[in-house]
Amino acid sequence: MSSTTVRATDWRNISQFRKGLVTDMHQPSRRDYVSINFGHRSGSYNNGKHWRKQSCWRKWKQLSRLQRSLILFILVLLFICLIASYPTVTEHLRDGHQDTDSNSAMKPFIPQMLPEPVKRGQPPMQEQPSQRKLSNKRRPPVLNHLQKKGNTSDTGAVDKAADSIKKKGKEQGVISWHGAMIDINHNTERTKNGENKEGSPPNQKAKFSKESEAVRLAAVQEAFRHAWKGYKDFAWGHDELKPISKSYSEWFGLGLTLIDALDTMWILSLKEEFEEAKAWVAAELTFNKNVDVNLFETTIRILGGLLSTYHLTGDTLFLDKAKDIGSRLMPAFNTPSKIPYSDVNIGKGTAHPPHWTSDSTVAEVTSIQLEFRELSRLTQKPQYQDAVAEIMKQIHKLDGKLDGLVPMFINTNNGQFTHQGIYTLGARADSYYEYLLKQWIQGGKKEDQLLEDYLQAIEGVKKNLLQKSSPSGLTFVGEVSHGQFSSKMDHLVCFLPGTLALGAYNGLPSDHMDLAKQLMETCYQMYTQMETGLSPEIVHFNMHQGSTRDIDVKLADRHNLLRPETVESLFYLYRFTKDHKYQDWGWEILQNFNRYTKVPSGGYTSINNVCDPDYPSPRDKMDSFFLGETLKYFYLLFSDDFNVISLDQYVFNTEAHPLPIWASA
Ligand code: DMJ
Repeated sequence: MSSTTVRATDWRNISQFRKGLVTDMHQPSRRDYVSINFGHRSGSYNNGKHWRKQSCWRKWKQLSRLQRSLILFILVLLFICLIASYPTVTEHLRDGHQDTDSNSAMKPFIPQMLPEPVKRGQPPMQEQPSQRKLSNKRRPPVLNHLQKKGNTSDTGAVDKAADSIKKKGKEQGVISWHGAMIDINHNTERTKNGENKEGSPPNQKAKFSKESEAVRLAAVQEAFRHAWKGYKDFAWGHDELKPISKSYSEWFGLGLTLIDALDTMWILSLKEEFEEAKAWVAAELTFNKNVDVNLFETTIRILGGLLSTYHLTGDTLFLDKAKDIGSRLMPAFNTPSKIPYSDVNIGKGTAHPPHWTSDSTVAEVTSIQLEFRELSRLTQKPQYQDAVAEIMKQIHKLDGKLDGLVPMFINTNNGQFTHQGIYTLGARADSYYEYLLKQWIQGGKKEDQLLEDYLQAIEGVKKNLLQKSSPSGLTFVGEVSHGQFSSKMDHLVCFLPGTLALGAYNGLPSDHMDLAKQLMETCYQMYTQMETGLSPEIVHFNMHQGSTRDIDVKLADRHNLLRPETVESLFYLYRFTKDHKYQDWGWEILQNFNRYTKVPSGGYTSINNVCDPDYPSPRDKMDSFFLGETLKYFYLLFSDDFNVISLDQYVFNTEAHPLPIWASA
């Protein structure tokens, strides 16, 4: 028997051979089917004495190789499940055992890659005197002012009429909604640097110097450079950086992060970085690839990113690329219902729904309009705008809504809503509401149907989804599932304060701004009440009297993916109110991203556990929206120059790519 043969022979046979238990290596006494029997064996159990004397070790040795392997496998599996389901356990076991990613071979020891957790009051970055302290994370906030304000869900007579929208008249830019006169030209009155007249700055202004603005802007630039370094060093030209394993992941194979980040670099004045990215687009980016891409994600990140970069720079390289990807996405619309499929092969020109269903997600098919409408305007080809307008037209007429709120799925064959009964402002529905308002703004506030659907939906939110938490009375947006209210709120819902504020700024009812401010406070509390000062992906609000805290987080929901929604809303709230507290909240969040998600070798990582500041447990992924959205909104939030992407001239797509408002284009 050669040594090679010995190595190939299983270890159990060898050890048995050594002990003389196996006389013929080629006929091992084992069974290759699974039968684990720790009980009585014929011939070995007479009066019970002999059986009790057998040691566990002998019983173990009597098992077949397959049986032992199976038991070991189950034990290992249980061990992994234990670690995965209770992240704090990993803190004690992290010396060599932690691995939450399937690509474990590429990953070095994780915890050492993260910065040492910074003790509260010992910031790694220069802090402003105004920065709120992060102590007492678990305590409920002092929010008496909210409780005194009353319940915004008490919409009274307005709600009763919410499902019967009647536009009573429209004269010279003034329309009526439930008796309220809406001045859609409201935002045309500006001070000279584009500020809104509404809400003169609160008296905190004196505390904030130009220097603090400069420090904060520089901190965002620094954060971007750090993220970019990781991407450049380990993931250049690929979709997403895996900063812990110093590698990358591919989704579509189109340089997603690089394209998503182009206009951010331009806005942040990172010229050098922009130029190297532009050179890659010119030399390397090709859409003539046999790959399936998701219509929505490719539209908002790639088409949106290229269009906005074209507008900001005037460089036709980006317009040409936008035209190319736009036309390659069009096969998605060739369906029996004209409701597009989720996936397109941009090389073959074929499209299909996911393998398990013929449904598409409502948010996905209704959040591609800004980009395709703009593509039509730029190319003078109506087919793009026609395709996406058809979706809005159909959904406007569709049965199955709850006071303007839409279900999460729509069938591509018959064009009907499916899986009805669940209504949420979170995943799978969120940006439907955002794009109703933003299309209306993009088109110069002329498309009444979009406005009607938006206003009705907001009334539907107030009537069905809005509640107050206990004990502090935080206003939150829950969900309805088959008639039952659930106090679950995704972090994704935190786009809503910004959207409501944008609507109010554009002349919609002022109570939208009131609600925006209350929800903004709630979204901030989702950060500041966590031990890391970072929000989890999903929270549940307590509603019963006697609760000791407002926010609960389930074990499975404790991750933070570096999402932008709260920072995005802070940006809008600051622009429209000029209340510096929104900048302060953002500053606090940025520093917590730096504390808990910054990877020393470059890049930022999503984390598994926002409740454990000692071991937030990195997930080893930096989504492209961290550069495309989160850092961009931080920068714009901290900038007091409101002409940097003026909201009178631009409307942001749902991936934070600014597109021109047509009236001002
Ligand atoms: C982004 O891709 C977009 O903002 C989208 O609308 C929602 N999800 C991510 C960010 O969280």
